[in-house]
Amino acid sequence: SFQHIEYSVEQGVAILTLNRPAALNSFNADMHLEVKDALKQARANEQVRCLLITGNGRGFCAGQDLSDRNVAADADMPDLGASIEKNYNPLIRTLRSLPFPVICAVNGVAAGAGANIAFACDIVFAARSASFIQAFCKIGLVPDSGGTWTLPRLVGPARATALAMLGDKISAEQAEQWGMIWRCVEDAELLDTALQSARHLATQPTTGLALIKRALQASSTNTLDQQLDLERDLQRLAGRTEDYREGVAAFMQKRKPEFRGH
Ligand code: T3D
Repeated sequence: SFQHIEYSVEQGVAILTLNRPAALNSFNADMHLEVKDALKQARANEQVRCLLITGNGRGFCAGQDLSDRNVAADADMPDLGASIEKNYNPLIRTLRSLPFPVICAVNGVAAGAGANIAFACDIVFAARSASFIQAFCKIGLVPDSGGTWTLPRLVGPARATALAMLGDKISAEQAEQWGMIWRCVEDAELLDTALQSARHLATQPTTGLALIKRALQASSTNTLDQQLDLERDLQRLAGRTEDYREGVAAFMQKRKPEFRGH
């Protein structure tokens, strides 16, 4: 039923594949609507315990579809703030708040918002031939989709500033070395590797993983004292899950745990 993406659920994993390969999976308004719809379905589906995002073709995502922007001299300038408010910000907020892990498999070039959408995911794999570009500066824009927040945290202020201002293309290997992503893998192995991790995560204590996600995100603004308090509160919640009970019981009985996600 989708035109610009593919969406499926199997073995507890929702797979969202950006599918406008001729435009390197850049976002037009319709693709935004479809991604929104798919993420809503994933959140509502109790079977889903992990989300995998990837792209078809030689690119992962080239950010905003620039052919959708009328910048002719006689045209009214588009309100990019409205575009961010309506589409990109809700997308990043959703990815960050989904109560299960989000894995990104970056299959090719990730430019502009495409790069920062990847960095908003919890665990990022990239194909060796993939690359990352903060392309915004080249057309007079500012990194969006959380880039000015995630980049300094991922690579520190010196590298974040140069990446944002120079717009250099960073290879997947370099991105791994700098800690921008979890792992760079051979092209042919990307999808299998990412799927394997996603399927593994979908068998794990999902509520516990969601609490880990919350704790790590909160750490970027909390003091140690606040974070210690938060860990206490989240551990209290984690300790009330069936999966915690199962985890300890399985350990003591020297058997493999069977987690149900709550
Ligand atoms: O507007 C708002 O709502 C504000 C929000 C902004 C968010 C943003 O993401 S702004 C940044 C937008 N993205 C870019 O500036 C990146 C533009 N693309 C590129 O710089 C290059 O395409 C790449 C570096 C990503 C890849 O280069 P290359 O040489 O491998 O491929 P290519 O030949 O440039 O692209 C292949 C095709 O995809 C080509 O179409 P064609 O000639 O084969 O018909 C190209 O036009 C198209 N394409 C690539 N990126 C975009 C795009 N078409 C529309 N929009 C794109 N962003």
